[in-house]
Amino acid sequence: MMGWWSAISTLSGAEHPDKVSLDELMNVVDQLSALEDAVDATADVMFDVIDENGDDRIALTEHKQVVYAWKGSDDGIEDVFPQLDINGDGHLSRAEFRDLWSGFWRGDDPKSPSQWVFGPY
Ligand SMILES: [Ca+2]
Ligand SMILES: [Ca+2]
Repeated sequence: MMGWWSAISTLSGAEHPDKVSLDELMNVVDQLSALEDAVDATADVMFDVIDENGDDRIALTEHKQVVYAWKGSDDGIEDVFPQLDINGDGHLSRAEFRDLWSGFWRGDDPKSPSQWVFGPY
């Protein structure tokens, strides 16, 4: 719990870390939810960029183009795509991509398929 508490103290800019006021706490909650919104908003923008033909789903070929543009190689994408495609319908839906994207940026689960959004490392 101390880690979480000191993170709140730091984020809230409290001068007395042992006395985080409710106002400061709410301030941090605001910041965190703004961050969540930002990640989701970025996910939608990315999704629209990747979904080149605009059918509201990402195909393997579309995903490969993006990874190639990003990394200069699309090695291994065929292997990881089925793991990104959580419901196994052969495409990434907007909801699937949002989950992957937010997991990728938060990076709090090393076993999450989100880590492979841009291919195996
Ligand atoms: Ca598409
Ligand atoms: Ca899917």
